[in-house]
Amino acid sequence: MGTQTATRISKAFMFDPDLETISREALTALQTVRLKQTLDRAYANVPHYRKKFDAAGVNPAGFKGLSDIVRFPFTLKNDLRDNYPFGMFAVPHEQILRIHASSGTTGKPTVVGYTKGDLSTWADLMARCFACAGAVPGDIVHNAYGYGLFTGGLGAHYGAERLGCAVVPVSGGGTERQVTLLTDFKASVLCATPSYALNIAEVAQKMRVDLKQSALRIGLFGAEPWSDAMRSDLESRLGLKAVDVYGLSEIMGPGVACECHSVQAGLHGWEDHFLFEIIDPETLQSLPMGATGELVITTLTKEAQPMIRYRTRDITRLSNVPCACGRTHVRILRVTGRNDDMLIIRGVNVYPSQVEAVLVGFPGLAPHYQIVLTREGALDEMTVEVELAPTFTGDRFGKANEVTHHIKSLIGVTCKVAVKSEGEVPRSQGKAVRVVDRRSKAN
Ligand code: DLL
Repeated sequence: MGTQTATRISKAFMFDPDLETISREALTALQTVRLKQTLDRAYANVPHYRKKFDAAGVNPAGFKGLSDIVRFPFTLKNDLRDNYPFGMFAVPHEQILRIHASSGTTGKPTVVGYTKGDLSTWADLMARCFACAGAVPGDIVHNAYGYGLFTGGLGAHYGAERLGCAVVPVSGGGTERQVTLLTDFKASVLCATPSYALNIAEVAQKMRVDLKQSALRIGLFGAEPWSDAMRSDLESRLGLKAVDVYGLSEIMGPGVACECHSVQAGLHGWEDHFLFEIIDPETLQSLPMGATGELVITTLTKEAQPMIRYRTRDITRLSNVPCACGRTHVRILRVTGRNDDMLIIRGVNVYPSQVEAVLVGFPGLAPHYQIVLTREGALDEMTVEVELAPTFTGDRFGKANEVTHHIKSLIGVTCKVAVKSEGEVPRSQGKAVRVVDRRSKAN
């Protein structure tokens, strides 16, 4: 009865109730048909896939059911780079309506194309996410995700419009103006990276604007790893419910998965459009439900650019425990980091988000930090740069020792802590730069 009530209540917050609460049997049947179509299309229309499938001795003609997916080869970011710019497209160029690209720190950017159908699916799935986060038609959405080649701005934009919200397409930067617009336009939903949302909160405080008294109700935050400590901090500074949204450009953009505002324990991954697997990044073997590993995604409906077993590098685990919100789609637990962001300091594996979880809310500190890596001889050293809260008046040395001790006892790694004054740790304008690598210069 309790679950039924929860289901009935939260259906008011579903964009597509029938598909969001679809039975497992129906979902499996739908995924099977769509996966077969995707494999066929990839094999027939993308020479890269044909070559890779042939080399692996697999052919979509032999596909019988979902579990056959493990026989197909993985797709890596490098495959997109090697086929730069349009070699992964599965449709003629006239059918491509939008092109996004990731900046990438090294090498060629990765390019993603969308057909009219893909753009419509993306808007639908992002609308699902907004509703899942608690937004309703009529909400005013302040969209501070960057507009441009990055998928955040336009992805959130069309999803919010699809749900029936008014969008303020403000993009990133010009933070004082953002604060003014947020209050003047009475936005009820804020879309931003968590680190930029923190920047907005801090600038508002300096301007003596209390955003807790504003109309803001929901923060739809994602595009970078963030901790529960950061969630509480943002909720108390901004007076909203902070909801996690996940996605990546290679697969679509934002909107691949989203937390439901009623339960907030994992992000519902939209399984009618994506097949999710977890693999061991070392052995590349599939892992069972609940095990931690690398998330691998296959698109089931993407027309322009089907992705077969794309290795996201994101570390997480899946849960198929039924959710009280009534949605039946698998939950992706909070992504704590990417395996290529993992630092190994004196043999201890550390993700920046673990450091964040220690620092945010730490007495006397502002929630800004950066990790600087250097090399002393053969050993990597980690210095955590933290910033004093404006109200702090005590002993800086003592604070540094206290933080060092907490990081050691909670994460198990020995590091140096550099205590900075207010404003000295760089502020985020979009995706925060958490790690500064000075190791090559030291050699
Ligand atoms: O960041 C898409 C996006 C925009 C997602 C706005 C959510 C909101 P990319 O620039 O291709 O796309 O970066 C994708 O960012 O593989 C993760 O490593 C990380 N990421 C995205 N969302 C989350 C999240 C967009 N909620 C990469 N938690 C992904 C942790 C995230 N990491």
